[in-house]
Amino acid sequence: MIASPAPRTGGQILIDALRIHGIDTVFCVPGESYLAALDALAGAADAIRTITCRHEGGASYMAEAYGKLTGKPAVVMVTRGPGACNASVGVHTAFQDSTPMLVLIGQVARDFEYREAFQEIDYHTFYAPLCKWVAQVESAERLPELVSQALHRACSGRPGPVALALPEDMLTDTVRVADAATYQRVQPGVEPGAIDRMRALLTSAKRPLVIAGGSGWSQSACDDLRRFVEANNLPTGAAFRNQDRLDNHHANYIGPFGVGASAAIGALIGEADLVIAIGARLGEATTQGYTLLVPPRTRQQLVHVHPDPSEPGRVYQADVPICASVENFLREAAAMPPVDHSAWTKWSAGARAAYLEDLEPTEGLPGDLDMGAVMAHLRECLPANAILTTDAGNFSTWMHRHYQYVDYPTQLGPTNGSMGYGVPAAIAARLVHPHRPVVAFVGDGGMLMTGQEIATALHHGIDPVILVINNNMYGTIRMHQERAYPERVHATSLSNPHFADWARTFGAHGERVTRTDEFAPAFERASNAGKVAVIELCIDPEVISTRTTLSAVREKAKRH
Ligand SMILES: Cc1ncc(C[n+]2csc(CCOP(=O)(O)OP(=O)(O)O)c2C)c(N)n1
Ligand SMILES: [Mg+2]
Repeated sequence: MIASPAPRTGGQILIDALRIHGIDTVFCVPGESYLAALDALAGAADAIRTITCRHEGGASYMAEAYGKLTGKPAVVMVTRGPGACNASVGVHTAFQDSTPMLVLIGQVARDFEYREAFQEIDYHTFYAPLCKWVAQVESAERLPELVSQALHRACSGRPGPVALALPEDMLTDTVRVADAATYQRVQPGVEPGAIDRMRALLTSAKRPLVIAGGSGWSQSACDDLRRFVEANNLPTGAAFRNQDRLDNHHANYIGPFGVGASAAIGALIGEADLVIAIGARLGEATTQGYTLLVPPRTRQQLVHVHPDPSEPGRVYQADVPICASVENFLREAAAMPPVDHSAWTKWSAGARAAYLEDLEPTEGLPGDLDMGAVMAHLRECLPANAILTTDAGNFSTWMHRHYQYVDYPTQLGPTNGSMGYGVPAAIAARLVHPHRPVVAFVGDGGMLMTGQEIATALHHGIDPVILVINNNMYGTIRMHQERAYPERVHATSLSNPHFADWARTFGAHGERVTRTDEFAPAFERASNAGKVAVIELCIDPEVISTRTTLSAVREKAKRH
């Protein structure tokens, strides 16, 4: 006879399940709704580290960045209504960025449900459009099953966030139940004949182009991508904020699509006769508002590879839709006999030359602090494995256009354009890789959305370097405002703290840079500070992007 499992509380069963599934990090803001789970976490400190954050938005962004970086889910654990509301921004990011994540939410006790009890929310409804799956665990006996199901769903196919609501009294119930086994990630393979169909399109193409991105990548997938594009001499661009799939120094890399992309790469896709999209969803940012590729039937022939069967064919009717993980697809694509690519030798070289030309900073931008020179310095001094994180805003175009990524994974950015991501992502990155340089790019707007998480960094001894690119405004929106309503500036200017002083009051290292020559020594001091460091970069507000000035945007809009 099998011995009956020992009695455990729901909280203990939950944390035991996390341990069994290999969850090693929980980002949280505590709440009285899940004290029993916290207590069990205290007893699991040998296997699971708990990072206490200052806002659930910061916690969920950290969990998202952890998932993006490792391919494994982290847990974000939050309390009832207010905690779940605050956490939602990182959950939305994980959904649009296809990042695995487990959201654990405290819930009112079962006998209070449906009374609009204190902080009660129906998570099935609230989190439904943000998550792959939402469940409420109504009995402690079902915790092993439902945690396993949640992680299976988060990681298989197109990854994404899943949420479990945990009634408070369920977590304190004591029951006897056996644990589940460790979940296994299930990934679709390539249908027989699909590679042949892609090869046939390539054989008759004259100007093919690859777009690589999305989630589910690994070092071996990146190696296979390099083999595939090298063997067939395919110009390869990066989907929005997915610039680290192919070494940017490689002759086949032709630059990023998305915000701040060059006109040249837009023109190239216009001229292409075949697009092979690998892993990317081909979203609004990558396609410049669905103009570079026009749905439903693109003028270019299209091979679309994605791990979710509903994706290739959903927005764009691909000529060859392939449902496969990038790893499974690229393993086969790399082994495909190469085609004769002599028809596009010039096209491929031209695409690379256009990328290299765009890497050179635009001349004549005003101000004492030259961001082009800052980026050139970072390119020179950071090693191939340095991780760069970004917030959302126009300052991010500096790293999109002027940084060259080498290793995978080294770029963490919200492809849903969510402000507040940069600092929490940098904290998660430096937590996972304490010996790799981690540099965050944040605007003055984004910094005061989640910048208080530097307190979390200090508390847990995590020490990324954070660059705050300060133009005293919500610059992106000001740019759009000047375009659409020239000179009618409203609600976009900001008054800011002295960011270096502000950082120092937390106990962080603070630097303020107003001239180009001050940057290199400040960056060196910040990198060696031994604690989280904030460098404020005071740029000329006229410099609204890597390419143009606010006045030029306004004058152009007035002429039209
Ligand atoms: C959470 C969130 N709120 C609002 C926006 C809309 N938005 C996009 S960029 C931007 C301004 C960003 O300002 P800042 O961080 O200072 O960067 P800048 O554009 O000035 O370089 C805003 C408000 C957003 N993307 N995300
Ligand atoms: Mg700004």
